[in-house]
Amino acid sequence: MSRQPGFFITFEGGEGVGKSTNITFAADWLRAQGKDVIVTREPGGTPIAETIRNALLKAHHDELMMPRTELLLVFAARAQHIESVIMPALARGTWVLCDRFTDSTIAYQGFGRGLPMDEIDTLKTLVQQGLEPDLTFLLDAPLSVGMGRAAQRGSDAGEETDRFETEQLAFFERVRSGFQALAAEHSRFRVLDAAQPLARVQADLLKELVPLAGGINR
Ligand code: Z5A
Repeated sequence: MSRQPGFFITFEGGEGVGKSTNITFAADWLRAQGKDVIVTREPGGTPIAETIRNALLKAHHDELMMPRTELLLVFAARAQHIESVIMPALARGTWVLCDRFTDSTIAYQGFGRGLPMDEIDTLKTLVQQGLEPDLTFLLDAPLSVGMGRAAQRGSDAGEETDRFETEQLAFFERVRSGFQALAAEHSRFRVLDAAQPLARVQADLLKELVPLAGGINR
């Protein structure tokens, strides 16, 4: 638990499953209920963390980025984000909705890259200082669904391919299995079937948010 006056919700899942779309929907709905809400993302969420994000996502460097470098950069961005954005917002009683958090690190750097989980745990303890999401939505869909949507959006918007998108299918299968294992392990997870039409996904999301917003008086 965040053990703060605010409420900390994270949105997780693979590429193109609808995290950004549904976080915006959830924030709009919570604001309409009178809640004070911020939406943020990882890696990123502050100017320094966004600079780190650019280095992480840049498709071509003059050398290969090593997996441990990637892991440390993710946690460096997170340290800045937690201390300068997330903790102050939670302390003010704000609802913090975050697009990806440490479950992504476990899924991508742990399950995907194969880095030892105890290294991730050590960095998590150092950087999070006991902070955990109160609730996590895992948007889960077969790879073909998420990748198809992301490719369509990318071509519509003229987006460039990022470094993660150049990975092989097997990497993304390991990442999806990692998220599913985390959801089975931790009671804070709610798994949403993201392959459904958007209106159905959002109806499922609201089923979780309605009692929560009513029950938490902040
Ligand atoms: N990363 C990491 O390795 N370790 C870490 O610790 C962290 C991150 C925190 C950047 O993430 C990369 O960082 C990520 C992992 C790594 N790389 N990958 N892969 P990101 O979150 O910025 O990028 P992303 O995962 O690729 O997200 P995305 O492509 O922005 O997807 P999304 O936010 O989940 O989806 P969306 O933009 O809301 O939706 C995609 C499209 O589908 C869009 O046109 C929607 O209108 C449409 N959509 C959404 N839902 C539906 C439904 N239900 N039906 C039909 N169409 C839909």
